[in-house]
Amino acid sequence: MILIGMYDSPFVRRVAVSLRLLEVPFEHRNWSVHRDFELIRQFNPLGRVPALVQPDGEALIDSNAILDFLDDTAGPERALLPPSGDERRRALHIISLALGAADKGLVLLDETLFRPPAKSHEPRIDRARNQMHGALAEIDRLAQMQSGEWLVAGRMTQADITLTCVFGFLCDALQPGQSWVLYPGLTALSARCEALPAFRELRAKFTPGESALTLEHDRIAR
Ligand SMILES: N[C@@H](CCC(=O)N[C@@H](CS)C(=O)NCC(=O)O)C(=O)O
Repeated sequence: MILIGMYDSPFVRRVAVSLRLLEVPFEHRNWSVHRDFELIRQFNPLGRVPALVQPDGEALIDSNAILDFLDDTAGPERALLPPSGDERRRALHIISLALGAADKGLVLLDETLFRPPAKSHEPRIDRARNQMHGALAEIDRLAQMQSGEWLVAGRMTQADITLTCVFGFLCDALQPGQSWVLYPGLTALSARCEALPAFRELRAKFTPGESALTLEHDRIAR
C-alpha cells in the first residue's frame, strides 16, 4: 500500500503511526498539498491528504475512513479503536475533540499565514483560537482524570495516537504566543507516545517551501 501525504499533517501522521503499530507494510509518498496538488488530485479529487492507495489502485481517502479500514482488516483483537461500549464511545469523543482542535489550528494557520494581514478577520481568529483551546482543555481534563498511562481501555488506542499527532502538530505550528504549559495532561501523554519508535520515526520533515508548517517555521525563525 502507498500512503500519500507529508507527516507534518496530523491526519497523515495518525494513519502512518497506525500502519506501523498494526505492522502493515507501506510505501510513503512525501507529496505536498501545495507543490504536488495535481498529482494528489489523481488519487483524491479533493486534493487532500492522506490517501491510502491499495495494491489494486483503489485509493481510500480521509483519515477516519482509512483507519476504519485498517481496524476492520486487523480484526477486533488488534483494532486500535475499542470495538464497542463505553471505551469506544470515550475514545471517539476524544478523537472528535482532537480532530476539531486540529481543524481550528488549520484555520488559525490560514488566517495568520496565508491571508494578507489587511484582510485577516480578527473575530474569526479569536473564535478559532477559543474553540481550539476549549477542545484541548477538555481533553487535558479527561487525560488528568486517568489513573493509568493511556486515555481509555488501559492500553494505547486511536485516542492516544490521534491526540499525540494533533498536539505535536499544534505545538510545532502555533507555539509562539500559545500557552502549552496549560495542558500538563496532554504534554505528559504526548511525550510518552512521542518517545516510542513508531512516533519517533514517523515525524514531520520540514522541507523549505513545501508545507504550511515550514512556512510558519521560516517565519518564526526570521
Ligand atoms: N478530514 C480529513 C482532513 C484532511 C486534511 O485537512 N488534510 C490537509 C492536510 S493537514 C489537506 O490536505 N489540506 C489541503 C486542502 O484541503 O486543500 C482527514 O481526516 O483526512
